[in-house]
Amino acid sequence: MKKGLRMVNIFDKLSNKIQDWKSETKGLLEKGSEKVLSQVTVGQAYGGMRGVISLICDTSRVPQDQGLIIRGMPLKDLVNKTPEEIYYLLLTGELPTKEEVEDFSADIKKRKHVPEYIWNVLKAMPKDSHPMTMLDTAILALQKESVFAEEYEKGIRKEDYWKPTLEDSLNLVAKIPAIAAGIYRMRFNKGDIIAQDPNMDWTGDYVHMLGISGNNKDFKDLMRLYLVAHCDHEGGNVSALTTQTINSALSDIYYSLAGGFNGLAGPLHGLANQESLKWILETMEKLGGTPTKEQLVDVVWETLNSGKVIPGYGHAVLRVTDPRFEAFLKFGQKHFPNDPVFKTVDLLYEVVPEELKKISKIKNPWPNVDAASGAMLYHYGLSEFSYYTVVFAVSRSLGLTAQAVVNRAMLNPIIRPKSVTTSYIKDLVS
Ligand code: HAX
Repeated sequence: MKKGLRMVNIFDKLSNKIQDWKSETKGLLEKGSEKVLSQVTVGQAYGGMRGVISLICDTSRVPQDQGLIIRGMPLKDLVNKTPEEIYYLLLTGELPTKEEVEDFSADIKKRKHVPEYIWNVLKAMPKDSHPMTMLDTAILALQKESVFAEEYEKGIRKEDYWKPTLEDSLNLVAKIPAIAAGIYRMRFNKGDIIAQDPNMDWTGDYVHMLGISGNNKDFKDLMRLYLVAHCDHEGGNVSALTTQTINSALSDIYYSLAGGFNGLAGPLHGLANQESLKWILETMEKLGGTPTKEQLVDVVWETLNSGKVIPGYGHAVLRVTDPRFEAFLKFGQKHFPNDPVFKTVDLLYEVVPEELKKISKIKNPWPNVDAASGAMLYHYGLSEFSYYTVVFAVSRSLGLTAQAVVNRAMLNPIIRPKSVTTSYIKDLVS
């Protein structure tokens, strides 16, 4: 399935929803467009716009005392769902029926072929390229497949922009597991790329193509949880805001997602899972195995005193333990409670928050998802840290593309806040 628009269930389903969403928003704007959402202080302007409410994102929200809620449903109630069900939920606001998810999964399966030129582009890259650079390069190289770009060129009606955006999103999401698995095998000399299995679902095929041996059933369960847990995190984080800003310029989903993923590749965002496991393993190596709590307290202060952050702890929005961390902790406690790395993750959870609480400037001493996610992959033999953000990105492609489809459907305008100069602030302050 390459170019050309096609009506399938998800398109029909969304068509109806979009009519309702639009009239609801129109009513809200007529009634309350002058209502104030938040005021911006000088501190916030200099402080990364923290806490400034100025975006609408309906796919998920992250209350600071609860963590991820996808379309009104807390993550803890969704941990047994498949990524296909979650993608449907993100896009439409409803969990699919059995028939709907079967149709939706079948549609995704039809779109998963990766063109040969993508492998050639990846093969031509330097052997020591970061896996995230490879993923972004592959996504950008795929841009020539964009149905939106083609339809826009022809002159599509504004009201229909969302349809080719959804078409592009489904095509890209369907291909991402194969691209990500291919990158893993190429970048870490794992042998030939493993061919897709046309009958396997999104998670199953990804696990199959990674080709990691071991207890496959449990690894697949972990990956399903992983791909659900990382799918979306409202609209203001670096990768979401970047993706939606690019998308708002009517750049297609390939440009938008690659841009967002460049942000995900940063150590304060998606790369933190790599940093976190690296830090844990270095600690274990230095101390010769699973450390004691007393030893961990010393390591935490050594890290802080050397000017570094404790990776996997803190959050720009959350003020409680991240429910995604809790979901992984539960999985580890069930499947491998005696794994020494997992035990260290568990111990750190007892130690780090108490120490970070002693530093008043840190607003959230609790673990975020990245404090556990790397250790989970490591247990099953996925031990190449620099690949971890790619797994995160595979999952986040669901939320970011769903946000883009919704934004197009709602005809949201180009994102364009206003900046001021330091001398403007000087005048204001004096
Ligand atoms: N270790 C040490 N210091 C920390 C800290 C941590 N884990 N978390 C916050 N701080 C520090 C900040 O660096 C900041 O110090 P300065 O004022 O000297 O710059 C101060 O405490 C206030 O920060 P904050 O308001 O509590 O948090 P921010 O919103 O500024 O930052 C971060 C949020 C996630 C970037 C931060 O907590 C951090 O760097 N954590 C470690 C890295 C990490 O785990 N990132 C992943 C976050 C989840 C995610 O997006 N995944 O993709």
